[in-house]
Amino acid sequence: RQTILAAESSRLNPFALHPEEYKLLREHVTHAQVTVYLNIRNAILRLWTRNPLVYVTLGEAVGCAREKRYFGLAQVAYQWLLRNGYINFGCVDIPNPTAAIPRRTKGGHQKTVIVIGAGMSGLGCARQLEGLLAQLGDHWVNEGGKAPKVIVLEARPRVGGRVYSHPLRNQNNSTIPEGHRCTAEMGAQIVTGFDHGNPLNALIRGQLGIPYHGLRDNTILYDHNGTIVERSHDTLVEKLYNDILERASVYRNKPATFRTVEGDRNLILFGRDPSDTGGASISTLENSNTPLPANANTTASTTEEKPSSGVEKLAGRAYQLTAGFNPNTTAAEAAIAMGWQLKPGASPNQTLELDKMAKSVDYPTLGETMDYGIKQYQEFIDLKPRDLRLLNWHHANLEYANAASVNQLSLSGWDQDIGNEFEGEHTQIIGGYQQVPRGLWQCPKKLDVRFKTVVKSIQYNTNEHYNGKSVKVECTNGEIFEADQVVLTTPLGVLKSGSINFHPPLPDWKQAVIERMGFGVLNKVILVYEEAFWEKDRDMFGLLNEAEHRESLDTKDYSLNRGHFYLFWNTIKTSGRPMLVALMAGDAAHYAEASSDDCLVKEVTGRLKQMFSPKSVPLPSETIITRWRKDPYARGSYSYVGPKTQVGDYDVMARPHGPLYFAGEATCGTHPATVHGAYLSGLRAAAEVIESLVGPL
Ligand code: 2PF
Repeated sequence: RQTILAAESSRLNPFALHPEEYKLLREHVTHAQVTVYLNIRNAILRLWTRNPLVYVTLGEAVGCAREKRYFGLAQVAYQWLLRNGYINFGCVDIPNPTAAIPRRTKGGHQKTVIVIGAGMSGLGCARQLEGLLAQLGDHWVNEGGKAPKVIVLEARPRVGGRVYSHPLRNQNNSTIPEGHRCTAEMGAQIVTGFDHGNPLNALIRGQLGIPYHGLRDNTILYDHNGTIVERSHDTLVEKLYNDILERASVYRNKPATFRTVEGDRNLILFGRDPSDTGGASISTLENSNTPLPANANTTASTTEEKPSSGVEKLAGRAYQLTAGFNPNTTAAEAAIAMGWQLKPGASPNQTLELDKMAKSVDYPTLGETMDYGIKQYQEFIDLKPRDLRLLNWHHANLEYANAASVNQLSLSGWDQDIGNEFEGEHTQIIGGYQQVPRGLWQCPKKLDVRFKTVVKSIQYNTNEHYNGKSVKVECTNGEIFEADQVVLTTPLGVLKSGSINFHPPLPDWKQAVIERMGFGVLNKVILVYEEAFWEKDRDMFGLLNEAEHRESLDTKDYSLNRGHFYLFWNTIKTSGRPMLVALMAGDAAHYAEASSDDCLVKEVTGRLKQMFSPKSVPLPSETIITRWRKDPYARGSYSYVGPKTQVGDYDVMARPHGPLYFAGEATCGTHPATVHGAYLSGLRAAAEVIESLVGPL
């Protein structure tokens, strides 16, 4: 059971080969040997997940094979897991890697890999490269040279990029453990589901031992005038919102399927190997059209139905298909089942005709389609202005998760990562999320990061037979670096802006995807007080906004305002001081960029006064406001799937071009817009660079 869990928490199917493992093994193993391989692979993962402070050795991995004749399979499993960052990743000490290997400098020039950007993807990539190079130690001796060096170039004076814990002025009266600073999270704030595949679990809990706070699902909503929305009313409207969202999900693109092979589920469950492992190889069987006993097609993202939990919903893009939704139920019947009353004379046969919107334009958006659905519902149920404020609050929440207005999200692709969310409790780091990138940078040994080094141009040569360093990286401070490979992790916003010159220009396929993908903005108004005037045990509370034309029944009139302080985080437990973080999502994020601090503080204070009257609400003692769009090294907050984005575009973003490799949040199709996605993209790019250096497995 533990080995099954270890595979699952490593994002691998314990019972089936990963598509890459399948490609690697199909010519070489029989179907029964797939089971043996999976048993070994799962057991190696168990060794690693049990204690990621300790590096798993090849000897231990080989020990996972029950018979000597499977030592070869164990080696393959070990190498595959190692190269692809499933084991021995993060801040793990590689025991004395070079001691046994004399370093010789003669022969061949020492290679250089440059990583641009010291955010989670860049640091993750550089740390992984260092680790893999150390573990491949003898390879360089055989080549008669030194292991390549890895240099990270970072524009800012700090690590972390979009993970930035801004120190507070007043560090007195801290409520957090000693040794941790009072900080405000300017960027990422939430770690999603630790136990279900999040690679940050190994770093945060296993290796760095950073304290964290579990978020509770006890959110309440305040109406625009400060009164609390009744829970039953909130639920009634939320059901309606989810119904429309589900009806709009029929336009979703089909997830890609990959070919793979399953082992014997029962044997794997009990950790047993099959007694007879002879026979033809998988590829021979496939070519002879003999059906494999259990041939599985796995999908990049499963479409399993999971119930949505309130916290998950607030913490990200988590609207899930709620079990029991039947698209054949008419909208009017569904409304009755939710608890709505039909208008007098309305027929229970009335349903939504979203096609009229979704199929009438070239690039339909989620927002337009859903608003059309809301309008149709209004024909047979009586929605009041307060219902519209609530519906628009849910729009704002999606606008937060996607850093874009719902009117900018692709109808067919906006949630292309659905099914990959990590279930389980969401958490916030105590004392600042930036401890994670800082740990990656410093542990176990400092990476070579050059700060305040802004890359302005990249000259590269795609000729494979080019003799010498094929990339020249030029920085605004005049420094020039030569490299054999470059990993670019600058945010999509920076790539879109054209602030880095490429010679020759990036090929059309890469430039076009950079233009097609969306890069949005979310901002925060962070307020520090001497004392909390809110309920300290509530992690967050929502606020409904009015339409531009008060009491409007048209969703369009809400789009400018709905994201305005629509959610407040109470971060007293993690920041060390009484602090509220007000979110500015969707159009309101742009409003924050264009407004002064004074104006925003005045506005937010007015809103808080209404919410907490008759208590007195003072002005904050410190205010920090983010303006991510204006930040020259981010140019926004994270990627989204825009109307023109195509299926597979995240993978096109990731695809290397000659000596140029690409990592970063916007190159991770399975977990975009997140810190763990950025980290995973760094591991992926490291594997690609290693393959180019030492060849495939
Ligand atoms: C350098 C720059 O200076 C950088 O240092 C570096 O390059 C590039 O590094 C969510 F969205 P990088 C959230 F909670 O850090 C979800 F979808 O910018 C969420 F659950 C979800 F499901 C959730 N640089 C250089 N150097 C040299 N030369 C040069 N020219 C140059 N230019 C630039 O990029 P990265 O790809 O390595 O890392 C990106 C990640 O940090 C972001 O994806 C992440 O921060 C996004 N994000 C969130 N992620 C998350 O996991 N949890 C969150 O809480 C969440 N929150 C996020 C954010 C980002 C809030 C904000 C305001 C999501 C909700 C939100 O709370 C900006 C921002």
